[in-house]
Amino acid sequence: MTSPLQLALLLLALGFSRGLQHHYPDQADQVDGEAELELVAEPSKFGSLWPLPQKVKLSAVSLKLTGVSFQIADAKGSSAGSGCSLLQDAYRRYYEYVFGGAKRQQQPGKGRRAAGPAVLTELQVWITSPDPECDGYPGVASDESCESLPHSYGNVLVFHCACLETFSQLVYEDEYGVKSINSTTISDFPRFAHRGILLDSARHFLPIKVILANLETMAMNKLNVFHWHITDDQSFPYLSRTFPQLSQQGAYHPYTHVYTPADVKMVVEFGRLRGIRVIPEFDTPGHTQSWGKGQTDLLTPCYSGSKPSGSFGPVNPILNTTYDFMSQFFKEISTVFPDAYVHLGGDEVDFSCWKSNPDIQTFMDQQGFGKDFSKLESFYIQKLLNIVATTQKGYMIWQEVFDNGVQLKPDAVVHVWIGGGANDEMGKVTAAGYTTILSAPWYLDYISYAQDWQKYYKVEPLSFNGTEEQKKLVIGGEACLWGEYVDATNLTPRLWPRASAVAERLWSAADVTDINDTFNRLSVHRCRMVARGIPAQPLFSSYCPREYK
Ligand code: CP6
Repeated sequence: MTSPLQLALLLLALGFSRGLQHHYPDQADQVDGEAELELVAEPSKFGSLWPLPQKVKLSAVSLKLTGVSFQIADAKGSSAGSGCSLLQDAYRRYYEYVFGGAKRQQQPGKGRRAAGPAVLTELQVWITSPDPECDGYPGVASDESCESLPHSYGNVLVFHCACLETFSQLVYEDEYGVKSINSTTISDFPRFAHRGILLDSARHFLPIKVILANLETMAMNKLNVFHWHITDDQSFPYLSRTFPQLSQQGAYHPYTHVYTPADVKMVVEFGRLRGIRVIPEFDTPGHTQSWGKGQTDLLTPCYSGSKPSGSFGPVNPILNTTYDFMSQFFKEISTVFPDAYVHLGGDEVDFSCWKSNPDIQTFMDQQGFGKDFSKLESFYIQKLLNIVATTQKGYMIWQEVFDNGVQLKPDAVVHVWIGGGANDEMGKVTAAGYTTILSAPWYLDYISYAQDWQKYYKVEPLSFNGTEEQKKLVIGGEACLWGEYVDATNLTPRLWPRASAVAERLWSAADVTDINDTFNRLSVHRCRMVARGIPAQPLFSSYCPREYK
């Protein structure tokens, strides 16, 4: 016999707890076992490059590298001098990735016969842009392209960019730990400018260490946007200087489960050094239960008959104090987070509390909204958008805000997340002239048996019906890892390498679809993440030369 409690818990575990008014992202059928069994593990001719560059020309000419004889340095005439600490930092990191953990390094020639092979002694980084972004922040228009110079001279390789990740992926090791690189010509650029990961630090608090480890892994996958879903119903871990009572009352714990201004600075700087933008999401007017604990009168009192029931609903849209609060709050946010965009949420607003409240009903009548509560939602969002626009920031919003007909700034980014119709939605949003990013097929918090990365990989973001002009408005996508069932114990293996599949779809050319070759590259890429200390989960039965310790 199943007790009602057991049944309730079971339904909860199955994800039915969110109720019927909620939408769900695309969850296509499980990848069938047949397709998987066809995958043969053999080396790809593209080695372990991930994501696959736009153009690669391989040669059989191989050069050795040793930790003692090799260095990464600025090319003569590079516009980024030795004062560019962002580059110096990257040189150090990638030297460590290529040679680190290999202190028992072979000396050149040792273990090899005399008249040894050619040796690569230097990687030179040649920056020619007048503004090399040494001190600035990455943005949607940052130049991420990269080229190796085909006539790199003698023992020196020159990259016309700072793509050290690609360089590090070209280096391979034999069974004695001797490192080599084949002379390779690369010309590379991302297909989409916005390639993100959403992490949710409200359902579970995520320690800074975990966030930084994932930024590091994002860089290994050339992902460049960290969408920080920082607050939600369950907790408010952001420590606001202007409204400290928000986290004082709304965090899981006021001291141990908060992000201080110093923590946020650290995340932003760690991202900057890796070309990663940090876009915070402060989701309103729904998903705000935790806000109400530290800010009285912010949320709508729900009624039971003619009396307040004691519970609260979404942000109260009919009070001036609400907008005074939001003005001050987002003014602070605009200075704490340097990115040109903030994400304002606007998803899944539950109307039942608004419906129950007599003051809201009166306001609806006065405004002539009738019984259409999406008009009230739009009224709120419209005022919020106008407030945020005065802070000189652009904004992103979930698709419902667009669906409800809110007047958006031309540079607004509409975030498409609802499945079963995402293609139509992309068509509608772009037909209206807005830029958009896609997440509907990439809800990585949904897990299933076997290789679901293939399903993520096979998504084509431009498969909707629309003109060339419309397709240009798709600036990328994000893989979302919602936090109900995720904390520091399982976040990293759940995210990687499944998010790597999304990373390649958003970076590489549309015709990179050979799932066999992809499996072989991704297997080695996954082992590389493991060798670098990231507990990325396996794709299938296999082993890595350096297992996770
Ligand atoms: N939290 C917030 C969530 C979700 C959304 N917003 C969500 C909804 C449905 C599924 C997964 C996540 N947990 N704030 C929707 C954007 Cl299936």
